[in-house]
Amino acid sequence: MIRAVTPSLEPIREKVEAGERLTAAEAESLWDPAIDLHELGELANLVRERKSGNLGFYNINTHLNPTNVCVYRCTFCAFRADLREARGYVMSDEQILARGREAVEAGSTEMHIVGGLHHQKGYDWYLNIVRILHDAYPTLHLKAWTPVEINWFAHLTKRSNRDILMELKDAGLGSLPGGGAEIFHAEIRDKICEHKADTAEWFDIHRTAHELGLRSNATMLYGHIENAFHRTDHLLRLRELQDETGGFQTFIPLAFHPDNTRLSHLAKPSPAMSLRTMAISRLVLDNFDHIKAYWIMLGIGTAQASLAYGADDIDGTVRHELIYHDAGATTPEVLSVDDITRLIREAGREPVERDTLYHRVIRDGTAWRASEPIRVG
Ligand code: V47
Repeated sequence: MIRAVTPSLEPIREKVEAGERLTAAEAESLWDPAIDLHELGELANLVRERKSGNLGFYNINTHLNPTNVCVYRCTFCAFRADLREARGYVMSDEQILARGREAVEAGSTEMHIVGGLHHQKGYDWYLNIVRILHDAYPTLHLKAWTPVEINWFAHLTKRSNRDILMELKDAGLGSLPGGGAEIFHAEIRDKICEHKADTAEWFDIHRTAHELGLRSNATMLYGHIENAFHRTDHLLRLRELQDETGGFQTFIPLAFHPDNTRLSHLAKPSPAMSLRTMAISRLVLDNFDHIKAYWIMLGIGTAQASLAYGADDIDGTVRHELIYHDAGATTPEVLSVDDITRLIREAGREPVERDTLYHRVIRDGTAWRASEPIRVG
């Protein structure tokens, strides 16, 4: 009689316990649903604990999407609008500064800024957003523009990525968010976001940012038309650049939300898939300090569970999020500090407010200062 062999985690467990790096084949094998999810989570939790002890990080942040009008038509995006569509908007300088003021008054340490690539707005409009916010609110860390925007600015101005990044940094750019990564493998990227910054550009821009002393994040959009091979390839490419520069701070797996997108016929990834992705990310990205479970996109329950499946961060209080809410996210629009710290505590972790660069935040009401960088493992 032929018996199906249940794949075993044992050889991988031994390597992880010994602190050894997983090979591409080992990493890909972990996506097999026959690999027990809870055992996988336990292993990822071991790595998380070595890196962050019992700490669960969050920050106080505000989002700004200055326009949703975009020249690109990524199939997964519900946020973008055409130039003449009624739902298209462009924020004025006054509205942008009002958002900055609201952020500071709410105690935010960070503003997360990404947006559409407006057909009629030049690079100077985007540069000016960084400049006016930084000039008015110098303590607010501006985590702004993904490689998709930087590449667009380079295209518009015929200048190099380095030149653009240097100018943005001089104007007050603090770091780069992780977006625009989607799935790096061309088999998928060409189908979901054919025209925007390609994989080589995405990596060149992060490498250059790191060389200029800017830290950045990385993401992966999963649960649409990609498979285990593409997800593994994505993680390994990130691990390689991190070996070279050490400039990434945190990795954020992003669960695809299909509502109002051109992929609305697809099902949303299940919580089990999200927990598996979290755990595998933690195990493969051995050179990333942090894995973030972005509660807006995962939902609060899965974000809490993720803190036992490899994640050590659940992002921030988040005001004014649009990208996920346009795509059907049913999470609240904002969480209070009391809510977010309770969620982290209930998940068995000690909540720690961090700033964007992972310094502990010492607070007196809305006034704050960054203390020492957080180091555990
Ligand atoms: O690049 C867009 C994704 C990203 C959908 O760096 C979608 O701290 C799922 O990068 N379903 C932008 N995902 C968001 C992002 C991010 C978020 C939070 C924190 C950080 C950080 C970065 O959102 C895009 C794309 O991959 N996205 N539409 C959708 N329908």
